[in-house]
Amino acid sequence: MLAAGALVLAASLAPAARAEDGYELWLRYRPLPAEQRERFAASATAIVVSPGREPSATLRAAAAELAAGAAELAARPVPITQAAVGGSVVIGTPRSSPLIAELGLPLASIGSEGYVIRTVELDGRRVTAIAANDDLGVLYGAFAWLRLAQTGEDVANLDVASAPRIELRLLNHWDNLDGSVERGYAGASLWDWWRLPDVVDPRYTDYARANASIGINGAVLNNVNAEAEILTAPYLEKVAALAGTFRPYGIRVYLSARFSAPIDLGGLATADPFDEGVRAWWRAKAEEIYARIPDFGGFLVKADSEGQPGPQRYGRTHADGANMLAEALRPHGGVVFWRAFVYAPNSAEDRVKQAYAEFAPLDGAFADNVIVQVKNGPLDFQPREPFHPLFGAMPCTPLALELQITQEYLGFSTHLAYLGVLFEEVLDADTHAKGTGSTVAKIVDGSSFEHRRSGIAGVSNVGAARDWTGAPFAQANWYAFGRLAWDPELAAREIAAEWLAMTFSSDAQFHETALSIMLRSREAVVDYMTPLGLAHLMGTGHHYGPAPWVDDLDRIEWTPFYYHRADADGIGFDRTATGSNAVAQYAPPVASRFADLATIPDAYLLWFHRLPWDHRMRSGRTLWEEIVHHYDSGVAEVAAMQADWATLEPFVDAERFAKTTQLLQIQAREARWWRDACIAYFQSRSGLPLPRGVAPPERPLEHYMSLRFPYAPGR
Ligand code: BDP
Repeated sequence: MLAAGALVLAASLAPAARAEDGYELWLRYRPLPAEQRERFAASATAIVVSPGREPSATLRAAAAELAAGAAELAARPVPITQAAVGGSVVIGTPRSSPLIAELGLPLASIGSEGYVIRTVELDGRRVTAIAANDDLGVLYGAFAWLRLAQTGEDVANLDVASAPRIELRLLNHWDNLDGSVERGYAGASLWDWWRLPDVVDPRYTDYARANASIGINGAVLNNVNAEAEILTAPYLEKVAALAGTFRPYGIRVYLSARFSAPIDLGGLATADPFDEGVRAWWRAKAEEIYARIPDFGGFLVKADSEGQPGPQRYGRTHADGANMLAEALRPHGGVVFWRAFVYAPNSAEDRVKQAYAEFAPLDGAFADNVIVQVKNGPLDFQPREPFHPLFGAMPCTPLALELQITQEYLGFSTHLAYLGVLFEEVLDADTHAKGTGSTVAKIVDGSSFEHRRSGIAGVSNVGAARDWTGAPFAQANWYAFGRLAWDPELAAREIAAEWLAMTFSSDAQFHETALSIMLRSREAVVDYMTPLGLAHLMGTGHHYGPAPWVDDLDRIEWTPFYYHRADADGIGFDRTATGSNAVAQYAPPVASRFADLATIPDAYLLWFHRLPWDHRMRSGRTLWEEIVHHYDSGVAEVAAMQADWATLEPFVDAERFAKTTQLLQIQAREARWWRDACIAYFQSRSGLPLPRGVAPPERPLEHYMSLRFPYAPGR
């Protein structure tokens, strides 16, 4: 039975195993370098599981992954057995394995998902124990052990304990029922809704494996701009099929719920959360869902936002709406993720202030199975934003952090932009909500305000593309999200380093150069798109390329002009007390740091301040010169990334090397386009000459303004 499981896994890995097309992600398990292989093999002679008992599907998955992975790394067969021999890896929980029970490992403080990996003596033999309180912890431990082996750690001497800091670690798929993906750049949706539940693609299992390997334990399957039909019986059957495939890997499914579903599907006259008929409809719907999917995670809701229905239509608050759904899910253990991404059409209020204004007063009004989900910044996933002021401002409410893994505003899947750096910047930001050190990470993991519940969500970049994300390096952003969701204090650099070793090579020369490319890449994007705190300069609708000149849309806050306000006098959005005073939404130490020109970091300058073009920067340059300088640096950095990548050819397989080379060529061209279009436009506002030695834009402004992209992906 167990051996069969291992075979199935090995078979599913086999076709991809030799073709380096990126399908295997960071689970490549290539033979270790000769000098490490023997030592590793001696510590991986067999995988020992649950003597005398029938293991759960999760334990079987752990054993199969370990056996298949270790066999590849050691380049020799690694059997799954029931008796420990010297050098074996013994896995299980005290309940499932008498051997693990006998070891008496310290499992008290690692919860249900944590694991302990330790080199121990068992009946006179030296073995490695991978132990946990629950089977899922064993699976996480198995992946951790494989990661240690792949990244060249000495697995003969281990003493590791780890437990996730955040309870609910979710991917949010913005996938539509017609197979398209909103802001998805890796082809069609991975979910073949049409042929589910009958056709269950083996990729669903590999998707679950990949997620489990980085500790993700939930997936919202459909777009936040939700179609109500996902809640109908035929679709719930399809959802149940996916849930069944994911279950052994600890991935719970969640659905985005359309607030008007009682009207759309139930034929009710209202979706008012105070209407007893509406409440009964949701209760019945929850029962129907749990009858099919007993471990269903819950709902994600985008309400009263960008045209989506919500409780405000009935004069009710976000809390009223969320609590109604929470009531329906509570008997079954489900959770509501209620999004705080709201801003009113054509409100006179600064858009970036609106979510705080609506949600902060509701602190304490949400049911205990509601988590308010807040984007990392107060605008919308820009290449750089200051952290969202709601973090720290709702002490009585668990807040989930929503990050965007898909690169809607950072060059789609084309540009190499390692987002681990962006995620880290947000998580490390100090809200000062409860004294120094109350970082966003500590708000989100629940420790600052002692919340039992905690959550984090990443808007997925996964699609049907053979390599999952449409680009080799875009995989790193999925990986980094998962690793930071497990431990938000991990360093982006370490995460990139382990990803590179697993995904490409652990060769030292490759490693140093590739790591440097990754670590520089996000700042390069900021520089050639939106330096110095600028934001939202992209093309309307599809968000492809620069369009800072757009100033005439139906909703003014959808125009780039609204954000940069460049004219002959200067540029930037005054969010200090003399302007919108958005800065006052932050805790006093943060607010005063951002409000004061002497202390605000350059990176956020024009987000908070409107300044004359000749404002003197710390560098000694004028603001105008500094802006041009950043655009130039961004373009130069991409050229340097290209040159660095070219030196890595000997270390990378032909297919992924060529693809990355081609993508970098596009990135270089598009970086230049961003730079030229933005400089041409801002120069038309400033009326200033280009600094000496700076190359003029290749084409006149009118050229950039005339470009149209009706078929840009992701819409
Ligand atoms: C924006 C996207 C839009 C999403 C929206 C959201 O452009 O497609 O629907 O956010 O998060 O980033 O709801």
